[in-house]
Amino acid sequence: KGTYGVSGGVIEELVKLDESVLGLQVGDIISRFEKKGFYLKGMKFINVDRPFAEKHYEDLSAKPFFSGLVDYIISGPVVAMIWEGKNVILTGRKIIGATNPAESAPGTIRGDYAIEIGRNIIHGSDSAEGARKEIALWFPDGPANWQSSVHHWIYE
Ligand code: RTP
Repeated sequence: KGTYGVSGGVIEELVKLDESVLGLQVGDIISRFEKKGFYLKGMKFINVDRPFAEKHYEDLSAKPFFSGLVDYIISGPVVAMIWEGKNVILTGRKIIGATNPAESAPGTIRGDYAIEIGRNIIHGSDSAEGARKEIALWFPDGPANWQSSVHHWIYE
């Protein structure tokens, strides 16, 4: 299969957890993707600097909240993950919940763990193209090289 992007209906998504969730329930958040059946292809715990954060959010550079968003993401470590699975971007964003935690449903990550839009604790790629760019930025060496052994229990 291709390195990233759509392949046989399987796509990869970059998900990052912001520092506010560390010390709270980072394992719970990871387990929501695992329980669904998505496949963890890469994970690391890192501090990013301002140029890196500005690159990650470059599409938002004209927004009034851009500098606050960058300040937030560089204020502590981030858990960056690559998840693979059928419809993982769309389904992943449902697991994450609406951007504004005031509108995200209980049971979603933001609905359960966040109150303010500028502290919504998690980001997920919004397209296969976006995921490809973000994975290249966050994981320049690519995803981990391993295969899930439970694939046939999840996919028909
Ligand atoms: P994300 O990319 O992080 O998953 O979020 P999103 O698509 O749901 O939202 P987007 O519009 O791309 O915004 C990216 C992040 O910027 C922060 N934000 N703050 N203060 C504000 O009005 C505001 N609006 C957006 C949020 O952290 C949002 O996730």
